[in-house]
Amino acid sequence: MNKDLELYFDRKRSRLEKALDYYLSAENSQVFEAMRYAVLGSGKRFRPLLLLASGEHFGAPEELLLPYACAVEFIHNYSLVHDDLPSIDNDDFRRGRPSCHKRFGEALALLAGDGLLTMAFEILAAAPAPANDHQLKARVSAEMAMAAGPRGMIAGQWLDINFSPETQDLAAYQELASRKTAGLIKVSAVSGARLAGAPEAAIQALETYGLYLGLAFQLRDDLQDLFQDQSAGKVRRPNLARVLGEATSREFLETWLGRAKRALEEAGIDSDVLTFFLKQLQPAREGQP
Ligand code: GRG
Repeated sequence: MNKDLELYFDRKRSRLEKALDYYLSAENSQVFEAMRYAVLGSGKRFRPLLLLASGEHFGAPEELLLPYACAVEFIHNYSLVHDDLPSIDNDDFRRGRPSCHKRFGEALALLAGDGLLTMAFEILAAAPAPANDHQLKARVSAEMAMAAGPRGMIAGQWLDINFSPETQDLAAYQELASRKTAGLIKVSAVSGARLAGAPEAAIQALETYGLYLGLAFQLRDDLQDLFQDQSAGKVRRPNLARVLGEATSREFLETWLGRAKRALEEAGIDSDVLTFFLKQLQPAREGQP
């Protein structure tokens, strides 16, 4: 990564951490303690960084975008807390330390996840409307709700839970990944630009970019799973890379990242940051995660 980008990400991450910490300091209670544990620390902040990059590319100020970026990160972190629960993925570790329910118990982790999800919409409700355009703000909030909700991530998670590992149906995998993972990534890419008042053609391009970036993100994760030992007792998740095999997975990754790149190019969106995210997902050499 070049020095300018490194500085850019350092600056944005530090702004995000401060803003997240601010929202998570609203009260001193055990529920907030569990929420803070789940969010603060070591997340990559990929989705909020994406929202900031797309918004700032089209001229929106950081102060306008930050609450929306934090709301997306809250939704993402809620999904991780609930995903780790024994009744879903039964994961003991998250981000290199005990998962929220391992640290606080199942009941409090469940409630901390609920708290993060509801608070995301509290943050959105209190967020400034761009140029006082409350309709636009409502649209962005509704799109985030849909990406997270029962037609989006929740539906994807249910597909995931019910997926048979023997399934070879590629379209079904794509449907699952679009809803479970790519939806929130896509809405992050689109929301920033919407809040900045970007033209419709750019929004459409970012929808395509976000979808393929999100699909590539999930496939890269699946590919990395192929290189990791499956720990005992862990739920065996649907994994597209396992179905396609390593070589074909790499081809899919290239194709999807290529589509995302082309969408940006065709719309004339020349953003080092948005392009950097694609490069980050570029498949490594054969035999490596
Ligand atoms: C429980 C409703 C509900 C949904 C959960 C996204 C999700 C749906 C579960 C996560 C399962 C998983 C490990 C998917 C792989 C891709 C992914 C979303 C990884 C985690 O996101 P990162 O890498 O995490 O952005 P950090 O820790 O950096 O925030």
